[in-house]
Amino acid sequence: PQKIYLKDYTPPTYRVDDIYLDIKVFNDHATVSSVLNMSREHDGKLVLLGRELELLNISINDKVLTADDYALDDESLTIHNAPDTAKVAIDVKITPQTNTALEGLYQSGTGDELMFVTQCEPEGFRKITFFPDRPDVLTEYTTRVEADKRFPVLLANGNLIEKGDVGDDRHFAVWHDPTKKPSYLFACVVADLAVMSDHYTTIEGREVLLEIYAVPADIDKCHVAMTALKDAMAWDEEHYGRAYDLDRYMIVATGQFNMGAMENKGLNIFNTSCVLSSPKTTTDERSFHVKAVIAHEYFHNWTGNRITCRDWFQLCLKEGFTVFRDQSFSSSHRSPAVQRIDDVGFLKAHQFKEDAGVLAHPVRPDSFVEINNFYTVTVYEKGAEIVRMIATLLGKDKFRQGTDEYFARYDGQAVTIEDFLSAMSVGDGRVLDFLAWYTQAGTPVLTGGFDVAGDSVKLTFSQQTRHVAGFDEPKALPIPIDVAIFHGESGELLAQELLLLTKDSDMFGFDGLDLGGVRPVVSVLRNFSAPVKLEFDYTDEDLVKIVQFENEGFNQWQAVQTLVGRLLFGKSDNVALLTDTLKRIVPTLMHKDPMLTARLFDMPSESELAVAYDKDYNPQAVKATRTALKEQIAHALADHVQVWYDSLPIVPYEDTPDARGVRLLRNVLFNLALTAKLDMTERTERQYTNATCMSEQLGALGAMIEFGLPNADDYTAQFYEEYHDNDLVIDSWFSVQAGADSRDVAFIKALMERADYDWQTPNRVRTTLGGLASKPTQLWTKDGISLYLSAVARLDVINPVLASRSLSALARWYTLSGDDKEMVKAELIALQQKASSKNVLEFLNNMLGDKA
Ligand code: HT7
Ligand code: ZN
Repeated sequence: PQKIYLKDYTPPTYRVDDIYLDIKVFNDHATVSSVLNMSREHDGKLVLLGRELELLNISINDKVLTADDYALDDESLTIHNAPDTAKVAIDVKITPQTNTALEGLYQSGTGDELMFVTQCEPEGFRKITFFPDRPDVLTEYTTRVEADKRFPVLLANGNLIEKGDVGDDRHFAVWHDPTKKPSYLFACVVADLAVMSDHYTTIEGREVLLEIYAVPADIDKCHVAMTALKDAMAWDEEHYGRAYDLDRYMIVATGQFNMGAMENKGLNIFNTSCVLSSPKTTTDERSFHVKAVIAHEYFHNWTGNRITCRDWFQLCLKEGFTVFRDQSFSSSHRSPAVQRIDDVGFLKAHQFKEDAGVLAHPVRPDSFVEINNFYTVTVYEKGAEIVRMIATLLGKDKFRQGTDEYFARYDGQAVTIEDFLSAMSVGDGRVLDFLAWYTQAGTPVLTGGFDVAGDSVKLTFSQQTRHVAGFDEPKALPIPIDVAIFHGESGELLAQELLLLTKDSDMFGFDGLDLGGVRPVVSVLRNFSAPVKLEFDYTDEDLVKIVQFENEGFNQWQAVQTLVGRLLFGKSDNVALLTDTLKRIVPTLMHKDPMLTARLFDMPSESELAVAYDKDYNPQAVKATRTALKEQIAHALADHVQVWYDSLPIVPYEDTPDARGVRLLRNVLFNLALTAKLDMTERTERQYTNATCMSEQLGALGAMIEFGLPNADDYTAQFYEEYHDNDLVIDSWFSVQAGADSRDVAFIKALMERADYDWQTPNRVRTTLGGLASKPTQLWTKDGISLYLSAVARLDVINPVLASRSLSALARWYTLSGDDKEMVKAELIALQQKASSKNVLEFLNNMLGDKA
C-alpha cells in the first residue's frame, strides 16, 4: 500500500465555496445528489475523491459530461480540462444497508432500532459522494435529507430551514450550516428516535436548543449527558472564553459505532456507551467517562471545528489539545489528584507501551498508509501531555493569553502544530522549543538525584530517549520538572519550584533551606509534570516520607507505586514498609478522600508490567510475581480490610465524588479480602442484593466470578436475566467474564459463539477481545492467539478499523521468549497472508517489520 508523507503536502487546487447535498434513503440503497461551487486556487487538476460510489450522472456548469471528460478509478474522479469556476453536479448511488465498515453513511441496528447514521472522520465523506475530502477544504453545507416516514427524525448539521412531505409515505428536511467546515465534520441521521430537550443561554446571549436523541427505551438515561453538556458549555466560556456559535446542539446515540463519539458540527454522533448513563445500569467509572466524552466532543467545537487541521498529520492539534481540555474539565468534577492519577495511569499503561514498541511514532507522525491507524494513544494522550507541559510552564495567565491568541488568529482556518506553538508562544518564546516533543518518538528517561551540603540541596538531572528505528537520532527535549523540598523530620515545605531541563543533563541548586542537619525529603516530577520515565534515586524511606509529607496527592500515589514497583522487580523486599504505610494513612484518608485511598492500592496490571521486558518476557513468571506480592500485601492487611470494608456500609445512591470514592474503595477492599482468602461470600451476596447501583452490583458479581465463589454461576445467570434487554449492561456481563482469571480461553471462545455475540457491533466484540488481552497468560498461548487472530481475520473483512485497532494489543509480541515468540510470529504471518484491508496490512507490516 502507498505511503503518504507530511513533506509532500500541497494546498488544494480548488476551493469549494458551497455544497448542496440531497440524500435520499430507500429500503435497499440511497442516492446522493450534490452541487459543488468550486473555484480554482492553484494550478493543477480538479480531483474529487470517492470510494465505493456508483456514479450515475455528472455535469459541469450545467453541461453533462461523458466518460471521455473524466477519469474514474477506485479512489478518485479526475475531471479533464476543468474551468476555473465550476459548478459540479453529481449523482451517485450507495448502499448504507451493507456498509459494515461503519464509515460513511451506514445502517446501525435492526428492527425498531434501525437507523442510518454517518461517520466521516477521517475519510468517510468520500463514501457518501465525490468531494475533495481533506480537512483543509472548508465549505458551507446545505443538506436535504429524504426518507420514509417510518423514520421521523431527519437530521443534518446546522439549522433546520425547511421540512415537508414527499407524497404520502416519504418526507424531507433541509438543514443549513452557516459555518464553513471540512467534510469530515459532515453528519446526517435518519432514524426513529425519542428526544430529550433542554436550553442553554450562552455568555454572549445566544439561546441554544440542546437535544439528545436515543431510542425511546433509553431516553431517560440521557440526564447525565445533558447536565454534562451544559456544564461543559459554561466551563469553556469561563476557562477559555469560548461560547457556542449555533442555535442548536444535537447529540444522537447509536449502538454501532467504531469509537466513542464524533464531534460533527452541531450534530455529534455518539456510541451509546458514551452517552447513556443511569445509576441502575451504569458503573461510576462509565458514567464519569460519559461526562468526559460529552465534554470532549463539545470542546472540539473550538479546538477542531472552528480551528481545524491542515492535514491529517496534524491530528494531535485538535485531539491532544481537546483531551487536555476534557481532562481539565473532569478535574473540576472530582479530586484533581485522582483525575491526574487516572490520566497518568492510562498514559503509562497504554502510551508508554506504544512508545516502547515497534509501533512507536511521533505525536505528529510524518508518514502513514492508513490514517485510521493513527488515532492512537500517542496522538491523543501524549499530545495532551505536551499541551499540559506548555500550560504548566506558562502558568494560568500566560496560557490563557496564548489560547486567546490562537483562537483570534486562526478562527475559521485549517492550521498546523507550528501555528499552534507560534500563537502559544506570544508570552514566552520557550514554547517554540516544544515542537521537538511533537516530532520525536519514544519516552524520555529522566534520571536524577540530589546531594546535600549544609543548608543547600543540589539536584542533578539527565535525560535520554531511545533511538526509534526509522527516525533521526533523538535530541534533548524541554522537560518541566516540578520539585518540592520538605524538612526531613517536620515535613515543613521548604521550597517549591518548576525547573526546566533543556539539555542532556543539568544541575539545579537550592540554597538557604534551613534543613536542620536532617536529610530533606525531595519530591520531583510532581503532578507528573512531564511524560517521562522517572528514575530518581529515592531511598525506600524517602518514598514513605513523601507519602507522609506531600500535599500533592499525585506524588503521594506515585511514591506508593514506586515502592510497589521496587517490590515487584526485586529491588526491595520490605513489604512491611509498604503495608505499614497503608495501615497508617488509610484509616484517616478513607474518610477524607476515599477515591484517592482506593487508588493507593493500585498495582500495575500484568500487561503494564510486560512493558519492562524488551526480550525474554515470560507472562507466567510476571503473573506469579504479581500474584505473590498481591497476596503478601493482602495477608499483611487481612486484619484491617474487613473492618475497613464494614465501616463503609451501603447507603442511598448519590453521584458525588465522595460517594463514588466509597463505592470504589469498597470494591477494592473486597478484592483484597478475597485475595487474603477471607470468607466474603455472605458480604458479596449482601452487596449484590442490596446494591443501590450498578457499581455495587457489578463489583460484587465481578468478585464472585474472579475468585470463583460458589455462588458465581447463579448470580451470573440472574444478572443476565435481569438485564437481557439492555445491550450496554450485557456488554459488561460479557466483559466481566472474559476478563476474569477464572475463565479460560475456551470459555471466551464459547462467549463468542453465542447468538447474542454480534460481530457487527464493535462494543460487543471489544468485550471479549479486551478481556482476553487483559490476561497475558491466556492471550500468549496457542489457543489464545488463534482465537484472537481468527477474530481479527473475520473483522478484517467486516470492519477494518476495528480489526486493526484490535491488533494493537499484540504489538509487543516480539518480546516474548523462545517458542512463544515463534508461535505468535507464525500466526501473525499467516494473518498477513490472508488479510485484505490496508488498515490491517499496515499494522501487520509495522508489527512484523524487521522482527519478521
Ligand atoms: N474525532 C473523533 C475521531 C474519530 C472517530 C470517531 C468515531 C468513529 C470513528 C472515528 N474515527 C476517528 C473522535 C474524537 O476524538 O473526538
Ligand atoms: Zn477528539
